[in-house]
Amino acid sequence: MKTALITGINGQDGLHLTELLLNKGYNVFGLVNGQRQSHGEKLKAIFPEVNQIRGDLTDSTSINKALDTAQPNEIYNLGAISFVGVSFQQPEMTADITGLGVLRLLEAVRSNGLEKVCRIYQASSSEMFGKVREVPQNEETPFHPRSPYGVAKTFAHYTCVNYREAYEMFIACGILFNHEGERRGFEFVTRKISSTVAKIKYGNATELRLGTLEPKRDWGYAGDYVEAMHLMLQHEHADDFVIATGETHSVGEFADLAFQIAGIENGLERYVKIDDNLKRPSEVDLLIGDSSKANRVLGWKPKVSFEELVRLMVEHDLKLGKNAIA
Ligand code: GDR
Repeated sequence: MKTALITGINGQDGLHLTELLLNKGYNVFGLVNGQRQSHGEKLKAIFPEVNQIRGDLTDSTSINKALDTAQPNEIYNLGAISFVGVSFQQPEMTADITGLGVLRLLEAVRSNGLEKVCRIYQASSSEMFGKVREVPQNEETPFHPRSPYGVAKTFAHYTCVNYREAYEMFIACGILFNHEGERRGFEFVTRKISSTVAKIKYGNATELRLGTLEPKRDWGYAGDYVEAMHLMLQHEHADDFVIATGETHSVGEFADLAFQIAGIENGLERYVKIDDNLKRPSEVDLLIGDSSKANRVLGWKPKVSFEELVRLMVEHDLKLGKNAIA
């Protein structure tokens, strides 16, 4: 039986990945942060078989203890400040957790003598491409991050490449483009849209406030993307892989389709309000990924289309009912 340690296990990807690994018969450990006991309660309710370890990517002592306890064959580093908007307000904390946290984790792997036996997945991000140098973006495209989050992820990415080269560690970096779904946090634009559209449908909201409708993203389904993470660690060599759908759609298109799926006519015109306070100081205008390497080498391809993704999210939030949505 293989053992996996997941950081960021309470996030969208952590939950999807836990489900995948448990179905494959893994023994799963999760690093759970926060001071309150309640931080692990939701996870316990969904996956009681997960071994929770208290710890944080800012705290080397707890990372060391987690590695010593779990003795993992695979580590999935999904822990991060993952909301780009917040990274502008708390850049130092973002650098500490999203950037330096990776360095702490890799050093802890080495000091526990696990560097030759443990395979590591790092959640790199399409936000590293930022102000894109080419279209579509692939593994060779230069980075130009546009937020403290993107900068921290780029530091983390190059740290992984360096440790792979310097110490011959098996560290695979998945450069994942946006991936969404029914477990997405409400602060991200897709879930904000699907949940607010559901509220409008039930008469519980009168407007959908957004910073801008223009940015374009390559949106896939999180359930498909965690499969790619697992495949990367089963491959012969550690490498970098772009994971994307190869299609791009604007925030406005996402919202328009969400209103249509909910049966609300002219939703964009009737309900969307542009709020400058929600704009970012520097924006990523266009992302579209080329995941042909992942397809060729890992046999991975996305299964859920853009339209299916929007439908899945809106129908999920409509089902949650008018009182259940935050
Ligand atoms: P992103 O996701 O920054 O691409 O990063 P997000 O959903 O936050 O933003 C997508 C785009 O929508 C615009 N936008 C708004 N965004 C939010 N959250 N709220 C709004 O009201 C709003 N109005 C417009 C944003 O400006 C942006 O252009 C996600 C995260 O999951 C990262 O952790 C991950 O690395 C990347 O995807 C790949």
